[in-house]
Amino acid sequence: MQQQGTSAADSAKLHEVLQQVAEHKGCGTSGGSGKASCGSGAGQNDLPPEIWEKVKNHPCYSEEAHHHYARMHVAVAPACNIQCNYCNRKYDCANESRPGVVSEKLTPEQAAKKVLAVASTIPQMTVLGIAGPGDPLANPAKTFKTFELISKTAPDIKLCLSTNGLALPDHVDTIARFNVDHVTITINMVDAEIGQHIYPWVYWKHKRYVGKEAAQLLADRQMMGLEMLTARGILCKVNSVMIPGINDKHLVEVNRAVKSRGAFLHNIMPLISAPEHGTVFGLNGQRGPTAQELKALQDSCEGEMNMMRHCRQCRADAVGLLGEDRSAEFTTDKIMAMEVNYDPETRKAYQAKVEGERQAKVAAKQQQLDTLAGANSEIKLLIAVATKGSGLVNEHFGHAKEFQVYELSTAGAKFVGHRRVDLYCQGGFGEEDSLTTIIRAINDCHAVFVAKIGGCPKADLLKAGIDPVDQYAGQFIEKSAITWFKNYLDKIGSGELVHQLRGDADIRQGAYIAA
Ligand code: CLF
Ligand code: SF4
Repeated sequence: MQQQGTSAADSAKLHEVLQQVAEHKGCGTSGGSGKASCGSGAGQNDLPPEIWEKVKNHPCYSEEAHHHYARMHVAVAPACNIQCNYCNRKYDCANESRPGVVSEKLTPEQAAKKVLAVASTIPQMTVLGIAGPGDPLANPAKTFKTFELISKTAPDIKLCLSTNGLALPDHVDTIARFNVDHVTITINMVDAEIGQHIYPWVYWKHKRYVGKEAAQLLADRQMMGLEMLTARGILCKVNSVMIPGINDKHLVEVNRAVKSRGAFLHNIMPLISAPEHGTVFGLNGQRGPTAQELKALQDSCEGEMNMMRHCRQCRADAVGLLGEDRSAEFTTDKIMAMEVNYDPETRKAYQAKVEGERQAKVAAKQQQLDTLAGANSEIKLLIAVATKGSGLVNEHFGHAKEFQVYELSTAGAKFVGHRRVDLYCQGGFGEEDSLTTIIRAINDCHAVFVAKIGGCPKADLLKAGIDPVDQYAGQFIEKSAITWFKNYLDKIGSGELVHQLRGDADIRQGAYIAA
């Protein structure tokens, strides 16, 4: 189906709905939590139908969708118009991507071919994003040419854009014209005093600005761009990099500022900085937040606005489900040799099957949630889950490249993040160094749910106070988690167990390398 343009009346209506969402007015309650739930964690019953249609199969805008639907990025935008202290131009844009070299930069024509190749191989790939490796709007000709080609050849794919916002006000009309209805702006500050410690310079209208003047210019343009987009009914997500000691406390203010301008979602990501990345922050020893610091900030902003917690800070050429990276399967050489068979009907049929699995998962969760009705406990705890996707406990401990983290309470199981780890299983052997870092990465969790686990890691996890749980292999995550939690509360109630608080955990700083 050809994507249709949006009329002024449609935009006005959508803008009104977006304002309601941002103000938590138009949302119902769900999941038995009794709490208004919008944003990335929201389900079909929580959002106005117009918004649900836009987010339901976007893996970044819907937490639920990210278990089932994939996105891809095409690296067509190499140049940038600002400098961030967490970025080294040799690497992907850290706004939307982990430091990791982009394998290949593409022309718009190569990108269009790649999109068709991926769409025919991965039918649940629903979103094409342009997120670097520089800034897409510092490369407007390549970015919009790519969107134009894709909207003609693969109109069922949603178009998504991520920008630092400096050039955004100049391109809002073009963005609307190409039906790009998801735009991310990275906003790390609204106060130039703070901004000068993040941005050494910005380049605008043939002039280089530095210091506070640069930061003020950027902040003004970001706010203007955000207002212009939301006025046109375009869904906006704001990404912020949490930099302890620089903008960590200030991000609460940023959260308020973007909420009041109609942003749909706020994604606070940890700074990733290691000396080997060669960034200013990496070289001067600026640390990133711990897991508890990040969660505390996200929790404190959640009362204000809906938070995205499932971002994987992916590469500018990432392909696949969030958390997996299949970019190595789609190099230009391989694509050229590939027989591309883009068939919208096959894609539609596959997505209908995915939708069925998703509904089954939601129903199972709801059913299990009923068993907690009436349970009275203040206990909140975290569990880590090894999963390959589809919302199932279906990954072996030793094969997990990340663990998804859920917070359990009498309100149910809530996704609150993920922890990237080194593989434990290395060619048939367990790697002890990896095990130490895995335990540090999930140290704040009471249990780890896996499809299978060997005796050695099991013993070490138990020693660290983390319960290795393999009895829910192949089952839905949330349903399993609620069953386990109910059992845990029963044991606390009977005195068989004493609830202990866990410590903090590490967020991995090393570069994520696509498998
Ligand atoms: Fe890409 Fe970004 Fe679109 Fe998603 S990513 S342009 S909104 S399709 Fe998603 Fe990746 Fe996080 Fe970005 S997980 S880095 S938020
Ligand atoms: Fe790097 Fe992206 Fe910042 Fe540009 S906007 S300097 S590419 S992180």
